[in-house]
Amino acid sequence: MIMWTKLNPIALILVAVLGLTGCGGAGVEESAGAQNADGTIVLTGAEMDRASEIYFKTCAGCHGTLRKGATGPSLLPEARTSLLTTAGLKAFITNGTPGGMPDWGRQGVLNEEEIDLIARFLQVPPPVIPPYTMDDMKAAWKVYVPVEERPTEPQHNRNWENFFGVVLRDMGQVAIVDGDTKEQIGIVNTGFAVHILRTSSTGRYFYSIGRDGKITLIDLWTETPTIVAEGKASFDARSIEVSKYNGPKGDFTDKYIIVGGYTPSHFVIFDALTLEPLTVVETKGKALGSEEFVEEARVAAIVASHKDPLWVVNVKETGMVWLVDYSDVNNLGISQIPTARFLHDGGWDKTGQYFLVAANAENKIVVVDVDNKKLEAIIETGKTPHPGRGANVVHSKFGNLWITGHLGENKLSFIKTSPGDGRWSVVKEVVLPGDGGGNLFVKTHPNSKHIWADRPLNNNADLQRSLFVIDTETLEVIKTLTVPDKYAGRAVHMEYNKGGDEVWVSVWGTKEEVTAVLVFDDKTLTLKNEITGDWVRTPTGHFNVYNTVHDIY
Ligand code: DHE
Repeated sequence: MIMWTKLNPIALILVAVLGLTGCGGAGVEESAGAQNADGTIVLTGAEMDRASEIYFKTCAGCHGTLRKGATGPSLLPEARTSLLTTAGLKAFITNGTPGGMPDWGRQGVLNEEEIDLIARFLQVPPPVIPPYTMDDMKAAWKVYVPVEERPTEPQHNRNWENFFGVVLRDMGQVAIVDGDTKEQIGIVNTGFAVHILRTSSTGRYFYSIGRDGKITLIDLWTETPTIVAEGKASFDARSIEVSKYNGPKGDFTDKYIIVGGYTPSHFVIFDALTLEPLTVVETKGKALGSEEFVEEARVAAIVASHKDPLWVVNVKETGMVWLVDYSDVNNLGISQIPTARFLHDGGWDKTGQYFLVAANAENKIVVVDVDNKKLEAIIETGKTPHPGRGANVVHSKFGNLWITGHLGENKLSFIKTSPGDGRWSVVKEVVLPGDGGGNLFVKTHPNSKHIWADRPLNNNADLQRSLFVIDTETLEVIKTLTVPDKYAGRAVHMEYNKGGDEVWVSVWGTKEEVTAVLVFDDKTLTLKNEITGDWVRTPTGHFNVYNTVHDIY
């Protein structure tokens, strides 16, 4: 469990704002929490502080900071929480649901007292989101090593294009591991709950984005990996991407980065080498197909085109895909494409022309033709698709296929992406051994004959620790592998090495336990290396430099 020793900045602000907005009057008292004689729920000021902190950390990602719902349903009193009552809410929080709600109580992430607190918090009105301005971003910006003082060539002889950045989520760290030797060559302190890493377009830098919106720029050319700059885009963020285009319209390699904010809902463009904030654009707007104006319109996945100076920015609650032309950063060209609501994660097809993204609460995959700036297709796949970036294989009969798994049911869906009969439809479904969904990621590599799938959010403890290998030609599950007993935790996220003959998997435990990053031989499907040591705690996503630069998955 992540325990905050201090309140997260947003929790502090939400608490302050609660006081200011008078929400407290409805449900917050100075002392003696629980329930009024008339049955209304009341929380003390201290309980409200603590509940805001817990809610932000464990619930806001899926249900929204304003609790209006997204991947998970609305948690507003008028929508359902009053009807569910404290007892019903406690049951959900403790046991989770087969649809993908984690079993926070059974996992031990929340104790009984915390579950009771959150169940009551969900029955009082939600807080208001404060602004996070350009001035705030400028105040948070730090350059530790100016660009002119950075090395112009690698200061080591390592094969840095095969480095892996491993997120040590609850440690607030990122470890850099040499993919050839499997040595850990540096640990950098990135801060609260890093979510993902992306590389610069040259691969020389890693960017990390924290759940607190903090960006860390890590130089891989120094003798040991070094933090050269830091910035902050919002109180809460999940995505970061670099400008990758180099062609007739200009050379934008490593010129800009973009960060997608969950709270506030905006995206911010920074200088890619210094992290100076340059431009901020709000994403709130009308929800697709309705008159509802959505204040919380969070930015989910962002990818960079290699063919145009464009980012594909997915706005979750409105269901709009924004194509952001960054060739003039002071005058961004933005096309908004209406697609489906609750956009979450996705990746490129094999050709790099089409972007496929899950509208997860609508059980759909949306296909955007980025070259022609239009919606190409919307495909019904299954309950709560969760592709990560998906996986691309070339099949002898079907042609190019892009794959997604599902959180809410036991199914991998194979979507045909190449022209011809059946294009943009599910041409094959694969059911994994054992009941239930809980799949988070799928991965393959052009040099591999395999697709790998994990299942960390399944309710069954054995399936959480299993990995499933599918043959790219027969499309059958050919092997199930499990995490060795000595490591407690779930198997999560796969990443190939540069050569495409190894698959790296994190064993996601708690902060108290040393676990491992496991390296499997992709030919023999056997465990090859166990990267472990006192520093390996709560590894989650891990990213290979070369594959991230070139969008290989
Ligand atoms: Fe993620 C990708 C959001 C929980 C690990 N996750 C993404 C993306 C989004 C997202 C929008 C796409 C980013 C992109 O490509 O630009 N994730 C969210 C949430 O809102 C959610 C559901 C809840 C939350 O509060 O954050 C959530 N994510 C998790 C986890 O619990 C995971 C397993 C571990 C962790 O970090 O806490 C997790 N998410 C990842 C990883 C990726 C990711 C490893 C990138 C996959 C890749 O291969 O690119």
